[in-house]
Amino acid sequence: MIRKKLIAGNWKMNNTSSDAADLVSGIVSEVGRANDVDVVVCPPFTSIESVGKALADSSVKLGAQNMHPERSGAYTGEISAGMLRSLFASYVILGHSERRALFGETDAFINQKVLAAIKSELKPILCVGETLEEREAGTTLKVVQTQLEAGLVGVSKEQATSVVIAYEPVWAIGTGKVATSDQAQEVHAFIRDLLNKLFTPAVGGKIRILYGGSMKPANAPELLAQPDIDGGLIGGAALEARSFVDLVKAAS
Ligand code: 3PY
Repeated sequence: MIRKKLIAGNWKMNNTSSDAADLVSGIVSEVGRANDVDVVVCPPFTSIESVGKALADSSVKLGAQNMHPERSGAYTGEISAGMLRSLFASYVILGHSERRALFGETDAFINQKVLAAIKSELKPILCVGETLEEREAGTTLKVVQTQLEAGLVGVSKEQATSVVIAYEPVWAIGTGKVATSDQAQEVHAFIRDLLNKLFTPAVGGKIRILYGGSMKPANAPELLAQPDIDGGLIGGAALEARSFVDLVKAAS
């Protein structure tokens, strides 16, 4: 099954509005017409609107890094799916390991967000991945299975094709360590198999599974050549137009 590759930049808590304007203009000028690969940028909330405007005439899509599952209400500091849609966001990263570890997000809460995102026609990028201790204890696949199944509770076959999965081994995030292409492919193939079972092989074969964790231009070609790696969720290398553009080109 041919799946269009997807390169998504997770800017995390970086860039003021003016830094964001410079970065997005560098990206749009080089890959703003890309159509053989889907390109997404996920700025912090403070730049969502301005970056969205800068992307308006391009093929690059806007994503957010998080959202709250409720539509509105007394949730100080939070943002809803509807608010993101009103600013033309198309994707939202959910369950990133930093949100799980630093903000105590549980699988059940992440699942509520996945369902709320789908209801608002936002494509969730659901992140899963094991810590170093879990890998060393030999529980990687079990951890990934638990996070994936719990995150997708209540998602129908019809809805599942709008979901993107990101496999991000926690030990490879922001550490400069990267999973070897064999290690990554092993987990991606396992995720594909689970998706085939949870939905159907026809649906599982359409769902994109991104690799995240220190992906950069130097290691991207080998990772992206693996049969079940359909793109990347990029951290540090998404903060510089040159390296992000090179990653998009590696996926083309
Ligand atoms: C990283 O590669 O650092 C990421 O966490 C991407 O989301």
